[in-house]
Amino acid sequence: MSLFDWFKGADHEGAPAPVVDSLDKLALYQKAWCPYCQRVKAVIGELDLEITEYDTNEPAHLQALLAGGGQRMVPCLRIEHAPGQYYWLYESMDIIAYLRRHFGERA
Ligand SMILES: N[C@@H](CCC(=O)N[C@@H](CS)C(=O)NCC(=O)O)C(=O)O
Repeated sequence: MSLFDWFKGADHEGAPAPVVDSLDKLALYQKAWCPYCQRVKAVIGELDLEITEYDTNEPAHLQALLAGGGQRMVPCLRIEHAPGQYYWLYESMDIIAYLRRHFGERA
């Protein structure tokens, strides 16, 4: 992450991650070799969730992450809380806590 990225941050910084009703509203920005991403993906597998993944080694996905979230760091969970409006949740442990809390006990 560059100093510029750090300063830029995301618009919602400090606001709690919004709750959504469907996995369709989630997307995980990640890289295959990233251990923090593996940690999140292990929990996604454990909970048997189907979440779209974008690999930020692809320039278009990295650009989307930078433009939306403000940092190039992965993993990042994109949460669409209103049509076309996204909350960008960084930090593997925060992503895991969010997934367990809101999608950990589905029928
Ligand atoms: N504390 C973060 C660490 C994440 C992290 O360091 N990710 C690395 C990849 S393994 C990263 O994105 N570094 C910045 C970069 O690759 O540009 C977490 O737990 O999610």
